Amino acid sequence: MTHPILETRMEDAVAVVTLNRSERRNALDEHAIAEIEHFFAHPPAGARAIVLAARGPHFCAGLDLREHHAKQRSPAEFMRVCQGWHRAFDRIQHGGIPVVAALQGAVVGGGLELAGAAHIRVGDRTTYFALPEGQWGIFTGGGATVRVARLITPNRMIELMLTGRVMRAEEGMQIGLLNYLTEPSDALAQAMSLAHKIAANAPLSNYSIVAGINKIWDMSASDGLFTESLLAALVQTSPEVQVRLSEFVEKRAAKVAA
Ligand code: 1HE
Repeated sequence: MTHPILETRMEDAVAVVTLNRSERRNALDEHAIAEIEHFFAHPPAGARAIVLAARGPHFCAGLDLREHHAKQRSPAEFMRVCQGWHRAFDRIQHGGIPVVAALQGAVVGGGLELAGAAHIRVGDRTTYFALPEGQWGIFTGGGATVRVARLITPNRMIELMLTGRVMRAEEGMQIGLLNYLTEPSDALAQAMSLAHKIAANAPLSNYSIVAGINKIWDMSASDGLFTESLLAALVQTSPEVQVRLSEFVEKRAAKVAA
């Protein structure tokens, strides 16, 4: 790939993937989207959780507006671009490995679509969200109408898009867009600590949690219950359960205590 913007490393069973284009505020051009798709389609061997982070003061400024301006894409070309974003972000959401996003500064437009594909969002107090597409005469195209609308409700998304206003981290926390709020610069450490804890879960449980719950949300209640029973039949009877539950039975396991 010609313009690698992703930096990747492993820390035990946690893969850390970092957007490294802060001179453009981590704006996503076609290469970046292709790299994201490739990384999440082929996660490093042994990765049991992934942290998605970004260098610089801003997580991600969304669609590369300079590239879009320069390319003067046709409707068919931009539809293909959007479908590339959808493929890449579907890999994140449905890939079966839990993804924790560490956010700071601007998480706007396509940046919010990217963060919205993660399973847990940790933001520091500098984090803010916006969907400023209306200002440029464009629309979302990276999956926000599905993922962001679900996370914050369609009503809030419509209001954010119509007004172009900024939603600060505290409000993001209040409405459940952020799962954790940290002091400035602490989001990555918090995300890493969560990811290490998540990586200790049984991989099949994690797979069902991140792929199953979102997929079942797309189904009718009756299909969802049926699918849940199938997933549970597979997960609850896996060999790892015997090992883990013997710790409970033999009173060696940590209790679920407040
Ligand atoms: C960019 C981009 C970009 C910055 N594409 N180059 N997204 C937006 O509407 C966000 C537009 N960007 C901003 O509002 C600001 O840049 C930020 C608030 C993110 C950051 O501000 P700041 O003062 O820290 O940086 P800057 O000086 O504005 O930007 C630094 C450089 O990054 C500058 O280039 P330079 O050559 O002058 O140094 C900017 O041009 C460049 N840059 N953002 C390209 N987005 C699938 S559809 C998705 C729809 C969308 O995502 S719409 C886009 C929403």
